[in-house]
Amino acid sequence: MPDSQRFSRRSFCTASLGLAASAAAPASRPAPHNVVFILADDLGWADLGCYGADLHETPHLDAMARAGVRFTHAYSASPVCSPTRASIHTGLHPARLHMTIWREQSQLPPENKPLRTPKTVEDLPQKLTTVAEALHSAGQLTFHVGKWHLGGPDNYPENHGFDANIGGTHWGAPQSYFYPYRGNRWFGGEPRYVPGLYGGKPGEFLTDRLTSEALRLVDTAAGRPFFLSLNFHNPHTPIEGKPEQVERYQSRIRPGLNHRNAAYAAMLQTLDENVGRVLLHLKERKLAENTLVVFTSDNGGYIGKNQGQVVTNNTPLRSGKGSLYEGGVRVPLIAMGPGVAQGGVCRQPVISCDLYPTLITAGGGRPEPTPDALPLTGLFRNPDGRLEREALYFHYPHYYETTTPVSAVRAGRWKLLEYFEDGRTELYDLESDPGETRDIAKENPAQAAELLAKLKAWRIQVDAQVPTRA
Ligand SMILES: [Ca+2]
Repeated sequence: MPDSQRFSRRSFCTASLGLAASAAAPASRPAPHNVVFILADDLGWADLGCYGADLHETPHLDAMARAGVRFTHAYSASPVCSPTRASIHTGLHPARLHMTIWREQSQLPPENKPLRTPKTVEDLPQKLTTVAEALHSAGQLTFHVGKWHLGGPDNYPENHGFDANIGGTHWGAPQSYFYPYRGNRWFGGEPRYVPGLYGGKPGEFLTDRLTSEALRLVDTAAGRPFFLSLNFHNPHTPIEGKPEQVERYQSRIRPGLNHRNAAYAAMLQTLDENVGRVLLHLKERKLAENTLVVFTSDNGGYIGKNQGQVVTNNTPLRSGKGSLYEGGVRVPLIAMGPGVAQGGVCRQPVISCDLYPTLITAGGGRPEPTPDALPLTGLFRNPDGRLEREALYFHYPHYYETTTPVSAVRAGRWKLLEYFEDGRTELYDLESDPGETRDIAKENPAQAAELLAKLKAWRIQVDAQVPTRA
């Protein structure tokens, strides 16, 4: 299929199973609101106080959950950065977009592995209408601040519907969280950097600075409706905290804690404080009542080492970033604002693609139909409600520290993973075994066969790229 066809939304949708009709714009259109979308990077499901963290302190996010709705079974569409981001901006599954690995690796499959993994799409396709484009068309000012990681210079945020872009580049991480956020280490031809943040001073921390820039943009809106997409790099590596906070958490580490990285805990404190700054600013500017705020992460917590220390631990979930076990793809998701119940906990499985129609609808725009997304508006209002969706699918045909190439399907309480190297399948009952400790595929052959058939059919429908024998 030529690229021009591949990336027309119409061709994606007509090839789908007819889910598009149910995913189209809702019949009654709520009044438009400002929309603030805050994305953390590599934040694990169990990293926040309100999700059971034991060392980390996140009072502002915990308060946000009490004031709004906290999702217990929200999934990133991918276990790594760029693909999940693409799913949020377009409402399409990374497997369908052929964006299944982070940008730097998209054209560089490893050569020393048992399977040859696919080359994938590097840049967010121009032909798709993004959240920012839909909201811009609806009359909103659109602000991107922080990490982008979805394309080279021709595909930076300003070319995907954003009126302003501060800090968004092809880079997935800063060289350092301390000003000037760059170093002298070279990555593929240039040192990592974060542009647009001039005039800082030594000691200034990136997460604080991004929030300051975001709040300045909110003030420039001066009453006009706006969409702010605030993408913190925090807590992605390099794991660097403010020294006084690192010291504070270091003194609290005790045997038996799940979380044992003081620098990571310090980063999370800074992340949390900055979410608090955003919420306070909205309140002070009398914008809170008319602003939907959504907070989430782009993949599960990173369980490898950085600066010699294990970064985080997603217990009670299994594994972490890169893996399709729950620790790799289940993430925090919290919403608050107009149309969101107070103090609700939603246990429905939802996926990052769902944010596409959700954010656009909240801002008064018209989401394009997508076969992969359902608006969460109803669950915001009634967290005990249901989404009419049979299954969620995941596809990571690549290698990572935590995995070999794999696909997965979750339907109700059941989850099946299929590993491409040896074709083995694993079946888990997430209700009785949320930690995926006991593979019950052999005891439930009919269930496993049914889910495997579903997963294979889905891969064909979305034209998923699969690895081949090397
Ligand atoms: Ca990430």
